[in-house]
Amino acid sequence: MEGKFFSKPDPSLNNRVPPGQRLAQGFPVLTYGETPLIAPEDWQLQVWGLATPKTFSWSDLMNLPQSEFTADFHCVTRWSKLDVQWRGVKVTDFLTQVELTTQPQHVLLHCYGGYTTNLTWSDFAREDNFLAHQLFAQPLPQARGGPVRLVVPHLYAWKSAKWLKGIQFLTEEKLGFWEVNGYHYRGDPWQQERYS
Ligand SMILES: Nc1nc2c(c(=O)[nH]1)N[C@H]1C(S)=C(S)[C@@H](COP(=O)(O)O)O[C@H]1N2
Ligand SMILES: [Mo]
Repeated sequence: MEGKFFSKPDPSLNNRVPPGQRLAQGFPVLTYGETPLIAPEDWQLQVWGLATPKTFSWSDLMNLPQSEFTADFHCVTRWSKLDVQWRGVKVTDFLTQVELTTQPQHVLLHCYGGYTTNLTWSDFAREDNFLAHQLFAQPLPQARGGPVRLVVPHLYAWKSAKWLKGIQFLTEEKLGFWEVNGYHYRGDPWQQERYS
């Protein structure tokens, strides 16, 4: 598959492309199972667990500070896409609207369609993570997790939950879909944390 769809990165990009990754020429879509269809006006994001339960609507998200992001995207199936451009809400800005009852140690992300993935609190509550609703200046396409997905640029992209619908704040670690099925609980691409 070398050449047309994926290329070996130039050594000058060694600080951008993690070990064992090739550069995707396009930007593949990777979804396990069906692609949910949710209109923005029907989209809801719920928080619960170590937080006062609350439901956010599309307009609630739009009323939060909006930011632009340029981030690299690393899929564990060994392709990376550099300089992906997104627009959305920083996780840290979103969290100002959440009333935590106890300091969480872990979070479990829940998606429309049933997909889940887990993060530690410190991997979640980072300045460079965001809830994306635009990709390359267009509404986030359905296949990309529209209307809203999480993006966690510093970890393998299976952590970047598409069609996000819930954030569960936890004391104990609860593994998500791929993590239960043998993928690493953390997934740092620079450490090649692919499988556990
Ligand atoms: N809900 C949900 N989110 C998901 C997935 C999925 O199957 N379902 N796939 C993950 C994987 S393995 C990757 S690589 C990225 C792919 O995002 P993309 O389709 O925009 O490239 O989404 C992640 N988020
Ligand atoms: Mo992936």
